[in-house]
Amino acid sequence: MKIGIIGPAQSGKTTIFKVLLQSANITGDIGMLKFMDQRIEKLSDIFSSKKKVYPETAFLDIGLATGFTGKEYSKLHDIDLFICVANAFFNEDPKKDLESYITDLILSDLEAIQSRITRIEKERMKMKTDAEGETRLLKKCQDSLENSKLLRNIGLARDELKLFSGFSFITLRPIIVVINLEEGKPEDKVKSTEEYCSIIGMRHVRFFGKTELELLELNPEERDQFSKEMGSGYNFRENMSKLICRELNLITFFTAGDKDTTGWHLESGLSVIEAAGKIHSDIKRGFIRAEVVNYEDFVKFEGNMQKVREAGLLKIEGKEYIVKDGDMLNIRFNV
Ligand SMILES: Nc1nc2c(ncn2[C@@H]2O[C@H](COP(=O)(O)OP(=O)(O)OP(=O)(O)O)[C@@H](O)[C@H]2O)c(=O)[nH]1
Ligand SMILES: [Mg+2]
Repeated sequence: MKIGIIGPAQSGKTTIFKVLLQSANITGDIGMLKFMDQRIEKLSDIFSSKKKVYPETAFLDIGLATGFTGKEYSKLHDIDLFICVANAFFNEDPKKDLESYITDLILSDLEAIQSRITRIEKERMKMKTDAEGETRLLKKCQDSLENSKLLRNIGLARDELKLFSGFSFITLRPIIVVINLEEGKPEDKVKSTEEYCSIIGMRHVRFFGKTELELLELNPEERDQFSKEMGSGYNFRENMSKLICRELNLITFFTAGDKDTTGWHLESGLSVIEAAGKIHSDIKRGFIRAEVVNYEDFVKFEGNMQKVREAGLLKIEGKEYIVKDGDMLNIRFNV
């Protein structure tokens, strides 16, 4: 999985990249994004784990600030989710700036669709192909893009999406907008940017770039304290983590013990045998059964497994069991 940051010039892309990677002096444009989760902190406390392991994913500061050329467009083909930064700390009209950037993305997709339609028509004339279904679908997408709709939000069916698997339309993928602002900036500007995001169907969060960057300069304890007081830092990273999971349909399950507490991502709707495979191929191969307790139930009893068991909240599940967000798994296996 890969996540990429895009957005207008000087909007704060590199700033948010640094903040999410918690490193003020990062030089490259690629890193590993850790998904913050309070539940991991809590579990590692309860289990006195020596190590905390967060789910992580490749993260790129793509830095594409203006309209895309074909080559740049194709560079984006393996990005699963975009974070698009909007400048509301300096810009007179952040909504207009963001809108024109998103319009550029829409136009890039439109161009790709149009050239595909043209190619199919040419081939049809040579009697080589009869891609009627695909043409109909492409035209539907063309219409939507011409009406400023993101392809992701036009309700394409699963089999329609399959037809598109060889393409890499940008607006078919989720875009989360980060509104980069400063304390004391006029609220109406931010509001209208947020309204635009809602109308077009993009999730959005507020971000105080400069403050967050300053927090990075502090030592970890001071940073923690400030973050708690201001609701920034960890909270921002955890909120982003949650938003990304929601957009990509991911849940988090946990394994916890004195060695480590680990959070794992899994596509929502998958069964425990797939979860086992995430942990180790041997565990999947030799799967016997899973002991499952959900985090919420576990902390209700303050991590007292005896009480959890007595309350009937520790379940023994077979390989068909569909894993839920927050499940803590202990998998019995034999290889
Ligand atoms: N005052 C203020 N300045 C900010 C904020 N966020 C970023 N900046 C400054 O704005 C400038 C641009 O920020 P970057 O994070 O480099 O923006 P970028 O989008 O990566 O820029 P390009 O890659 O050049 O397109 C830098 O000088 C930042 O320090 C903010 O919230 N407030
Ligand atoms: Mg930059």
